[in-house]
Amino acid sequence: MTELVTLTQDGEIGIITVNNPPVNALSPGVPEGISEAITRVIDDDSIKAVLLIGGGRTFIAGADIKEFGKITSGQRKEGIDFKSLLRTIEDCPKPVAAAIHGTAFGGGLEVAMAFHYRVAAPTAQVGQPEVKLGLIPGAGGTQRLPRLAGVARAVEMCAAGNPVGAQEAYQFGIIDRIIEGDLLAGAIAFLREKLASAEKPPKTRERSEKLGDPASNNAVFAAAREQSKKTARGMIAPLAAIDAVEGSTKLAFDEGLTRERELFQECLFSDQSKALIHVFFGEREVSKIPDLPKDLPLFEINKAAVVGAGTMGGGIAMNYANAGIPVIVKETTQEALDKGMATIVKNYDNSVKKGRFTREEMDRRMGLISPTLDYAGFENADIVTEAVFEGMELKKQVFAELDKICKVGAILASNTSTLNIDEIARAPSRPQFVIGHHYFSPANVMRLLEIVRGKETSKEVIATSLALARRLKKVGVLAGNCYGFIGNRMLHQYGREAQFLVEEGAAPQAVDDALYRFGMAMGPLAVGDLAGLDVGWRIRKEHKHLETPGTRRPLIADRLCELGRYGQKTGAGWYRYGDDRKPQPDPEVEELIKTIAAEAGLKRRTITEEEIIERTQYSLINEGAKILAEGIALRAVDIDIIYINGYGYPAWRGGPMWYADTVGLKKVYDRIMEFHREQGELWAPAPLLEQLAEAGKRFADFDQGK
Ligand code: 3H9
Repeated sequence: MTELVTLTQDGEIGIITVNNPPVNALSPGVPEGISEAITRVIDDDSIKAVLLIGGGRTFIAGADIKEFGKITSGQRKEGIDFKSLLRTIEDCPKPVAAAIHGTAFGGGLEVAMAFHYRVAAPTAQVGQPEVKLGLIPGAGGTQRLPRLAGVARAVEMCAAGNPVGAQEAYQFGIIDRIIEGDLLAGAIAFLREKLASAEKPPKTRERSEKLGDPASNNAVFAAAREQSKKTARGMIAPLAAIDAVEGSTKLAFDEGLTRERELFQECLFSDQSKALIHVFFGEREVSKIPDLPKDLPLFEINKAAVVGAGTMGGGIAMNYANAGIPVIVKETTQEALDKGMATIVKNYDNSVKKGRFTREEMDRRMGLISPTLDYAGFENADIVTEAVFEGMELKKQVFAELDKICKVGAILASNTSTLNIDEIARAPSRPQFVIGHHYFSPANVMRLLEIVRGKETSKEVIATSLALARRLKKVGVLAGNCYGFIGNRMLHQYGREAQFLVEEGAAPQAVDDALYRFGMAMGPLAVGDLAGLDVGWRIRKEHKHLETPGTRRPLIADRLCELGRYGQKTGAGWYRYGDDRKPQPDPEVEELIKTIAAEAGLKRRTITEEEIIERTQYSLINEGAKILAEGIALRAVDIDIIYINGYGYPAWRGGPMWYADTVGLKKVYDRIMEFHREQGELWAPAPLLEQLAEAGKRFADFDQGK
C-alpha cells in the first residue's frame, strides 16, 4: 500500500482511507492504491465488507486537475484506467460502501457510484462539476448517475455542474443513508446491517429502473440543450455532457462508457477546457501575493460602514449583510437614503421571489443594515467603504471627515473606479489604512473585487482586504495605482476602439453583436447604455487634463450625452429603448454618427467582424501587456480573472491575456503593428508584447518566470 491510501480493519470491516491533502484528488498513486486495497480485501478472508473514506476535510474531490495539462501537452501518455478500477470495485464479492463527507466531486462521485452503497454526513455535497472545467465526467459519471438519480437529474447535474447537498442527494437516490454524528462509526454500523441482511449488493451499472422511456427522455434532452445554449452560450462541454447522458438511455452500459470516453477526450483537448483549467487555478493564484508573508496578522472585521447609498453603496452594504456583518449606510439627504434602502429591499425581495432564500433570511439581512444621515456608529466600524460620486475633491472631503471619526486601525476603503488612490490617501492622517476596494455593478452580484494598493497601504490592510473578499464571496485581485487601475484602464482602450469602429463605418449593433458572438456577456455600447453614458462623460471631464493634445479621441458618446441620451435610464443612448428595455437601433443615432464622422473628416467604409474582434481584443491585450510590465498587475492571469469576473469576458476563452496566448503573440503583435501604421500612436505596441512575441513566448511563460 502507498502512503496515499491505507487499509485498516475494524473487526470484519476493512477501511480504505485516502490521504492526499488538501482535497484527496485522484492524483497518481491514489487510484492504484484503491485498486490494490480492493484486491487485498477480496483475498483476505478476515474482511467481510469494506468502506472507502477520505482522510482530512473531505472525500475525494475529483481527478487531479493538474494532470490534465500533462496529458494534453504530451508530458504524460495516458490517463488512469478508471473503467477497470471501477469494475473491480463494483464486482467485489463483498459489500462495499463509500462514506462521504466534504465534497465528492467529479471522479470522486464517480468512484463512489461504483460502490454498492453510499452513506454521507449531513453537510456533504456531491456533484459532477467537470463542465466548469470544460470537461464532462470521464469515469462513468454520465452512465452511473442516471441509473441512480434518474435521467433528468443526471442531465441537470452533468450539464450545469452544480453540486447538491446530502439531503437532496438522498432524495434523488444517490445516497443511501445520511449519517448523523460520527461518519466512520455510522458507516461501519451500516455495513454490519447489510452483512446481517444477506441482501445482494446492488451494482449500479446493472440498474435500469430509472432510465425512463424514449418519449420523456427526448423532451428532457431537448429542454436541456435549449437551456445550455442560453446559460452556457458558446460552450461545448455542457452539450457533450448531455450527449453522453443520452448515451446511457440508448446504449448498453459498456458502449455508453465508450461514447463518454470519446466525448471526454474531445473536451479534454479543446481550447475551452485548457482555458477553463487556467481560470480554475488562476482564481486561486490571485490571492497569492509575493511580498505578503503567509502569517501576517489580519484585522478583525466585525462591523462595517458605507458612505453613500447609491447603486454602488447599496450593493456594497448588501455584500456585508449577506456575509452576516452588520453595516451602517450613510447618505446626505433623507430622500437619497430612502431611495437607497428601497432599492436594497427590492433586490432582496426579488431573491426571495426567485427562491434563493426565505423571507426570514431577508429580514435577518435587512436587520443587519442600519441607515443613517450622520456618522453615528462610524466610530465602531472596523472598515468604512466610501462610495460617493467619482470626484476627487468630494472623495478627499469624505476621507478627511472619516479621519476625525474612525477608530485607530479602521480600514478606510474607497470604491473609486479610476481615481488616484495615493491622492485620496493624503486626505486623512493615516495613509497606511487607505486602500481601493473597487466593486463592479451590480456590486451585490458581480464576483470581482479589485483591491488597489496605494504607495503607503500597509501589508496587513492588503492581506485583510484579500481575506475579506473571500468572506464576501468575491474574487479579490490586487492592482497597483494608476488611472483606471487594471480593469478600467484596459476598458478605456477597448471602449475607444468600439467607438472608433462605429465612427469608421460599423453600425453600433454590428460592434455589439460581433462581441456578443465572441462570447462577451454584452457588447460594449449596450453596456455603456446600461451603466449610464453620463458616468463616463463625468469621468472624461474630470480627466480632461490627462488627454494628449493631437491624439484622436472618441467623439460620439459625448455628443449623445449632450443630447440628454444617457442610455437606458433616459430611454435612449446608443440605442432607443421601449418598456422591454431591449436595445433598438435608432436612425437618429445613425445620422449623428455620419455627421460626426464627416465633421472629423473620416472616410467611412465596410468593417468586417474579424476587424471588430481584433481591434477590440488587441487593444485590451496591448494595454494589458503595458500594465503587466509596469507591475500594476502581478501576473497575466490576474488580468484574466479581473476580466472574467468583472467585465463579462467569457471564461471559456480564459481571459484576454490567455486568449492572446491562444491566438499566438506573434500574430497579435504583427496585427498591432499594422494598426500602429494605420492609426498612429494610440496603437504603439507594448514593449513586453514585442519581446515575448519575438522570443516565441506566451504570457503564461511570463507568469511562470520562463
Ligand atoms: C474530474 O474529476 C474528471 C473526472 O470525471 C475523471 C476523469 C478521468 N485537483 O478550492 P480550494 C487545489 S475533474 C488538483 O482553495 P476549498 C486547489 O488548487 C475534477 N488540485 O479549497 C488549491 O490549491 P492551492 C472535478 C485541486 O476548500 C487547494 O487544492 N472536481 C483540486 O475552497 C485547495 O482548494 C472539481 O472540479 C483538484 N481536483 O474548496 C473540484 N481541487 O492551495 C475542484 C482543489 O495551491 N475543486 N485543488 O491554491 C473544488 O471545487 C474545490 O477545491 C473544493 C474545495 C470545493 C473541493
